[in-house]
Amino acid sequence: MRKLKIIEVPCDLGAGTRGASLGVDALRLEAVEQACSSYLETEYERVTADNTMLNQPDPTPNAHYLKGIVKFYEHACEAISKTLDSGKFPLIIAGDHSTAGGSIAGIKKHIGEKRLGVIWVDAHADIHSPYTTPSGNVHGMPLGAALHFDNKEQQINDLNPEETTQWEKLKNVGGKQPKIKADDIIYMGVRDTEEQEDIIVEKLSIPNLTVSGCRKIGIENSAKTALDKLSHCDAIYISFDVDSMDPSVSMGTGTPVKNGYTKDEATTLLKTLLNSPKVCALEIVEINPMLDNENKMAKASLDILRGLFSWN
Ligand code: B3U
Ligand code: MN
Ligand code: MN
Repeated sequence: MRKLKIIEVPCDLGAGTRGASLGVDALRLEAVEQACSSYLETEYERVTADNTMLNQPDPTPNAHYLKGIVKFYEHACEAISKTLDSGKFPLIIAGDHSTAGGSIAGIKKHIGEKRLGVIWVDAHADIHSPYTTPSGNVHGMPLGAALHFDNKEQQINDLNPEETTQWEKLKNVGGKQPKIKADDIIYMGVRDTEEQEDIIVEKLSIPNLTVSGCRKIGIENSAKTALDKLSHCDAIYISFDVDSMDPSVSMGTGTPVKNGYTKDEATTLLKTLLNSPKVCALEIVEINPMLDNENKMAKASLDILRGLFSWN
């Protein structure tokens, strides 16, 4: 395993419920509590999002605070591509899941023409665009941005000029070409989607390895299946939304969905995925300590990280 560099992206602009930006510090605080020196001594860099925008009028209701999201995408893209350029493995600890589009842009900037696979471990499909979103929350759109998909066939919203301009900017962070292909995405644990997403996912034939399906063949085997399906890719990015886990692990996330993975299953899944030398970055998102008690989600996430990287 290459040397880790933690990239923190405490963003709150993309979620409907506030507090995910605090997940970054909740995790660091838990590392202090547990005296987890491996975590605390790992080099890190913080990419800030302007969360104060949340207190101002929002001119982009079909993609809330999109202008601020474009800005931190640019910074995250740079931070992540430079980390990869320096031969390190980015462990991205983010707030809401909107951040993942910036991470993908950064990886793509580093790998150039090479093909990037994505393993999306999440209760949600996050493949909306401002044209299809029912909530206007950008954490439901990072794959749409990375794919450069507008999904206009499923359009339910009319965009204002500012929304159109900023969405184009968001897609183009890190380069004017799509960063990934639909054939190079695997979902794991997705179980809470809207009709528009169902149509898009079915049309694109994106596989979803369900929680029950993974249990049937075994968690390790399901991770191997996911890697197998991306064997044509040169590099693989893993995006781990903590709401892929069951709410019995913790309610400390914006949109918990029942019937998710256990903490041990999530650890085994991610550990098996990380065994592949193609895996070049891991992102953890949507820890929300405002919705938690006793910092349970951060604690569970640190347990998972300790398991993955054999941290003391
Ligand atoms: N698909 C819904 C809900 C959602 C997506 N991601 C999360 N929730 N965490 C939406 O708002 O786009
Ligand atoms: Mn998500
Ligand atoms: Mn989710």
